[in-house]
Amino acid sequence: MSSSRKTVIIGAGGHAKVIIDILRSMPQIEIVGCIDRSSTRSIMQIPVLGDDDLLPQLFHIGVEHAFVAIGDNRIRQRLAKRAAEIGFTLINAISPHANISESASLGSGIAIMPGAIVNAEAVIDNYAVINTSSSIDHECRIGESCHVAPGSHLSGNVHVQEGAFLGTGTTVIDGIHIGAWTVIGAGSVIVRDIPAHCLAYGVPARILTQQQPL
Ligand code: JB2
Repeated sequence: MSSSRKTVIIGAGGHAKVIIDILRSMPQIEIVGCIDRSSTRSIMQIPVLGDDDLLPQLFHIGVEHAFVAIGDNRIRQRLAKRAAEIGFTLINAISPHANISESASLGSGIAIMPGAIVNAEAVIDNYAVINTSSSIDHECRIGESCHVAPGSHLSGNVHVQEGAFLGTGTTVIDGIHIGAWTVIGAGSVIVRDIPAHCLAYGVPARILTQQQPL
């Protein structure tokens, strides 16, 4: 019988609560605690062990798996890369109530929340969040550290590049490209490509601002 995977959750806010629910449904995962920069002592009966400086020590005592449960795309990406550098294996948190095609490809450190659907040959890259009751249709590509917020629906062949955020209830027609680190406001309907580093919003969505990359 294989031993349990001792796992630390990085982050102890609202997102972490949903992740704890999912990881508790995975019998092979043993959650040892959370790591957070705040003074929170526990969430959902899980102790908060300390801040990020504790990560190397946890790894050296045999906690070899981690999940970064922070909604902010840049913070999640930074912490996931740091955890991987230390040596942690970044696990996926896939809800048993999500519906994922066997032909979909999943990276690591990904959250797929209850009610989400990931259809045939979709690709979900590392550290992405496919949030509650969202749908990702055939052959979509969701880039590293993206977040598709609850109730968003992407038709087939949509490409969303690194770090982009699709707000709650975003609808995207087929074949659209959304550029890296672009933010789409809640309730938007995307019927044209949106370049990188934009803020876009509306029905149909219009670009409000476009910034230089950081
Ligand atoms: O550098 C950090 C760091 N920065 C913020 N290291 C560690 N270890 N923790 C960090 N945090 C922690 O992330 C904060 O101290 C805080 O406890 C947590 C963020 O919690 P919050 O509840 O503000 O957001 P969240 O990321 O859990 O949830 C957001 O994203 C979800 C996807 C919210 O917008 C939710 O509504 C949303 N569902």
